[in-house]
Amino acid sequence: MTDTRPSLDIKTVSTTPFPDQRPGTSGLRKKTRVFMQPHYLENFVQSVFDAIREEIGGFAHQTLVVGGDGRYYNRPAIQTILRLAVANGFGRVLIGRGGLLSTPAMSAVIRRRSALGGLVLSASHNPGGPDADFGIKYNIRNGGPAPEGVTERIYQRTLNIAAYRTVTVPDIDLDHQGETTIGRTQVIVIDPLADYAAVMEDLFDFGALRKLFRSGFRLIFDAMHGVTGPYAQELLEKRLGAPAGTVIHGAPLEDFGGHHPDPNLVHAAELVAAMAERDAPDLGAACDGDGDRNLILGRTFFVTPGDSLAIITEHAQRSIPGYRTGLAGVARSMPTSTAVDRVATALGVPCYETPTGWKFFGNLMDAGLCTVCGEESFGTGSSHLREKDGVWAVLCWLSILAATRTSVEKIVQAHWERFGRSYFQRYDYEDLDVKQATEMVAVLRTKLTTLVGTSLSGSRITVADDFSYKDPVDGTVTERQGIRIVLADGSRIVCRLSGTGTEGATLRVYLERYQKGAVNEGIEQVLAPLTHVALHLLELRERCGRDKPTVIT
Ligand code: VG1
Ligand code: CO
Repeated sequence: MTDTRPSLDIKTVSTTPFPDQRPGTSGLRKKTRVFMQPHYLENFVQSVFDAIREEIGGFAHQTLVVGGDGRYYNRPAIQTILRLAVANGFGRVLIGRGGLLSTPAMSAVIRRRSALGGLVLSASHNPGGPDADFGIKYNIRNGGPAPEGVTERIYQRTLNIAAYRTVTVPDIDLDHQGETTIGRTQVIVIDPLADYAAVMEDLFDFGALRKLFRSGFRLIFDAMHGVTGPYAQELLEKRLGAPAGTVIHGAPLEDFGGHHPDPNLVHAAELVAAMAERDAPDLGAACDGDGDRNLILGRTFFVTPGDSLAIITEHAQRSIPGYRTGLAGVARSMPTSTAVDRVATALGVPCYETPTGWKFFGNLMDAGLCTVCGEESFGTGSSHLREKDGVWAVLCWLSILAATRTSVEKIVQAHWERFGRSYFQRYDYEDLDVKQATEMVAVLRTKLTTLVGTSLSGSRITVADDFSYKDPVDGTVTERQGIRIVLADGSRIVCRLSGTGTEGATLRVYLERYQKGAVNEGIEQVLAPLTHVALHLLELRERCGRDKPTVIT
């Protein structure tokens, strides 16, 4: 234990604002080299501290948590943040060993250790490396992403910042748990797994899951060289007795092995191929770089995120001890398929529709209005934390499979037979010209009022608007959250521009068609008329020169 108190040298460094530090859907995300510019990270972190200090006075009795997904620049960024935290007078800083903390584990640590908040270093499912992406997001006291009021205050500070405070001290050892004191700040390198694992043990019946694996049940969990490798090894292989080798790509790597750590059918191709083999395991799963997204596969069978959310909601009370007393309500982001709405109706609980981004679920969960929530972008979670949670979703599916003793595909088929099926796909058009894309969406917006009442692919348009959300807890109104065109038969077309990209603009087009019967048709064929109309209304080819999406999920 070292005490560097006598030599502590707090410096005030002059700086000038960067104009581009407005957080997006999930924190500030940029090219890594942008973050590596002198003062860039420091400016943002000092702005976070300034914005939250306003609320609470000083930091002397406060704890800050820091950790990331292990991508390139994670470690130097943590050392920089630690120096700023010390100079800004934090009483305690907790750092995940190896600089690692998954996004849901960050939420668990903040909540269980009553921290003021935390900084997560991640660009989520975006690739990592000096020429790829980096990011930082601030989570508040409830363990969830900072709501827009807070991120907006942070942004305003970044526009006016003139100086930041730091100290000159050597790097701390991130690889061994332990405690040290720098000035008045206690710095603790913590086990990044312990708090999270304890939350999972509280929710799930580990005995039943151990029995499932003992009975010969087989799982492949693809950590995609992101942060979930160590979590999955600890929980699945060590605590639940899944055979060694269940977790693949389990070592966190700075460049994720050169891949996108994005758990979808395109980027998790190796897992998808393994699940298509004749003797494939019973369940295939993958998580993204920071561990908050999940992909669920049966044998040659893909479970869409919207169906997964609906099915977890349907089975939670019966299959998972943590939800034995039932669900208070459910929530989904607006573009997410309406499958969960029908389950909520059957359960007799409310279903909330929020804008895209996990930050909008926090208030609902804090107020006890919703238990399970999710997004079409492979994110599912519940009020056990305030972040979406990839490993939790896998444990949910294991629990459902343990309780029903049937296959993934049969569970989904049974769901469709009871509730009908929402055929759902998202088309992403990446790297569009920002000006052209913004204009394209603006033009579509002007056409909306004339669309209502007209007919589209054989059905009448009942709603055509730009989604606006009034938070039922604090009344905050958030506007322009995506254009939606809803048909009388329940079909929907939703268009919005991404708020997480680091280059150009990305247009997302979400297509949904509900069928009560005929649940086993080809998805492309069912959605084709909607796709056609969407591209025509947007004038995508004329305005942006594109007709093929970059990725379909
Ligand atoms: C995307 C998804 C959104 C998700 C967000 C952060 O945002 O659509 O549902 O919450 O990423 O996820 P956008 O603005 O690009 O559509 V994560 O796992 O990247 O933190
Ligand atoms: Co993520």
